[in-house]
Amino acid sequence: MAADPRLLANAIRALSMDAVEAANSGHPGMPMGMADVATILWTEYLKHDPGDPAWHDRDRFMLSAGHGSMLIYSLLWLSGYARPTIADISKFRQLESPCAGHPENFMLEGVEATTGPLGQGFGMAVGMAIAERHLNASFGDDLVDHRTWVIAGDGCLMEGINHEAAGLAGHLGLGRLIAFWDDNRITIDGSTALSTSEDIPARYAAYGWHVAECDGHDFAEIRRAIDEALADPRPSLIRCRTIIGWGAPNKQGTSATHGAALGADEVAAARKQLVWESEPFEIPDEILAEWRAAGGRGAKAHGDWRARLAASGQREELVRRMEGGLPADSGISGWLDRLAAEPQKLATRKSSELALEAINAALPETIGGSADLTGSNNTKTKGQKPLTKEDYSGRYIYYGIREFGMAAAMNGMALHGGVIPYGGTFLVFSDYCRPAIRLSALQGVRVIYVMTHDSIGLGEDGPTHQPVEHLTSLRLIPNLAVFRPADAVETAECWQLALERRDGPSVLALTRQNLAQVRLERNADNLCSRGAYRLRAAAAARQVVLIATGSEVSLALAVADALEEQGIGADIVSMPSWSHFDAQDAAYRAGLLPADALKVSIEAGTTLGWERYVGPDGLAVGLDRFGASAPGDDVFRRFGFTAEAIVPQILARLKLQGDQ
Ligand SMILES: Cc1ncc(C[n+]2csc(CCOP(=O)(O)OP(=O)(O)O)c2C)c(N)n1
Ligand SMILES: [Mg+2]
Repeated sequence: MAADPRLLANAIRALSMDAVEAANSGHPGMPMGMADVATILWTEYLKHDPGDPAWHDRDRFMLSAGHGSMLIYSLLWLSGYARPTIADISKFRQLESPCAGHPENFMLEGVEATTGPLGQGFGMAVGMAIAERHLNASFGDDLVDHRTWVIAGDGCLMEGINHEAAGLAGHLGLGRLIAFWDDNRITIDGSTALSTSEDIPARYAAYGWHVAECDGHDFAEIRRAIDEALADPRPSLIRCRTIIGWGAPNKQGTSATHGAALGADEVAAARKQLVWESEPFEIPDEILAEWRAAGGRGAKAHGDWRARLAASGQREELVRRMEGGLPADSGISGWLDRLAAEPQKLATRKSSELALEAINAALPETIGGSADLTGSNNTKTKGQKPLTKEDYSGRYIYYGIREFGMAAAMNGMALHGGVIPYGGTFLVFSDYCRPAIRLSALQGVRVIYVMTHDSIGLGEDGPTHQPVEHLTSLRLIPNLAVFRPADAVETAECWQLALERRDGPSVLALTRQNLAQVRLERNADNLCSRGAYRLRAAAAARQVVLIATGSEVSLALAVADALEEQGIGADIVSMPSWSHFDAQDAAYRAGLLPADALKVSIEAGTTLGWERYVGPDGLAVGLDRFGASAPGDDVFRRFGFTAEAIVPQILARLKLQGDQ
């Protein structure tokens, strides 16, 4: 490199100070402290091509310390990406700019993931590194051969998820994962000495990582540490001793630089210290030219890769998988034919497994797994080999008891592309995954959560294991499809919908207990695609509409039978997905839930939200308390999930309405 890397790094420092100053909000300290490391990485090591940010075989760069977003915006612009422009950067943190407060994968190409919730970027990077090795095993070095680089701060390493993610990466021997730890010994509250005294290198060594150290402001040292990491077959942590806010003479090394504008005086002092004489948002031509030249480094490797791809017999398949299109037949149609011919009484977790048998045979891109509940979540199909350190071609991951780590890794896999991850745990432990589920939804990635033991119906394990509020709370997350299928047919249909949701995650809430098949005819259409549909129309004059989900659909059938015996007509609406139903037009929704009928919801969970469908005069049968430890049928009976308990409530409500 011709230019002094310090000058290149100072361009990052200047832009970061200027942008935060203009917004009067943001985090200058981290980009200024890590500018030297990032400059060496981006100008000398990172394999990328600003001309094609989506190049499939590019290295992935993960800014796990997302508050330092000006670091990546600076790197992208300086390297020559089409966006952000300098105008975008000058409007940092404003509505019209893609340079959001924290990096958003959907706002800028080159931002591989949404980061900011500390620790999750690191967790996603582990998933990216898994996806890379897995695809490498199928497509070979010629087509898939890249690294995943991470910048993580003290916070990312302190978060609990770091333990899960690093443990998994060490176990899987993900040698192409290299994480830089911005060891500046500062967090928001002040010195890290206030809150932590662990030996992080020893912790990483214990995980099976390689640990290198460097002075993060000494270019030769940075290169030496990276070279060591590249040479080591294990995942590497590079501890970079840095000074937060490096270059701001009065504030550097203190938490004052972490998350606030430096202020005009300090910016002026920093410019002096850095001998930086340009106006705000102006980068001297020769420095920008050096950056752009470095950005052009990858064009040749990209061109060579394109030539190899063009000549490869696997071209079409790799492109299909990376772009996320499904093959014409996902395998589900044949399985639905069989269910129509031979109805099954199965737990929906088992129905899910059987649907997966068909899906996994038809879709080479699925990668399953479970957080140590494989036999309970029914996530592993017969042909699936485990994905291991010795054999990355496997399509099943034993995540261990690492729910959050699993969910974050699945986000990373989906973001990487080329694979469709699904993973299981108990629905009650969706809480352990929840921050990552939220990021799946925000990022719009296709991750499929297989959440079994979906109600008090799981029985004996009792209230710690019985989800009550979970369906409600998951339905609150925007862009998350929550499916609670009622039988084997609905389970297969919901799997189809989850696979087709390319722009968002899905949760499949599945039972432990057996359920009779309620859908006996082979429908050409996927009835679950409308979120709710009339499973059975009233025989007598309709007075009631029963709306149920999952295991309570069978119960609704029994309730309807009892009502019909008394001459009270009752429709049964199965509603596997609120969000899909809400997306239907008003006529469809009103046709299913007419104003002139008493609407009754039945779901073994909290009732909050059901008033949306049953209306102010309706009845929501649910459970607004914790469950109990006993056989599932006994618990259902105890809490009133029987026709005998529900029918009188409906009769009383009808009488009340009649009296009015
Ligand atoms: C899960 C989570 N908790 C809290 C925060 C708020 N937060 C943002 S940065 C930060 C301090 C992080 O310290 P460090 O990683 O050392 O960053 P540095 O101050 O060195 O830039 C905190 C607590 C967050 N973004 N995510
Ligand atoms: Mg820090």
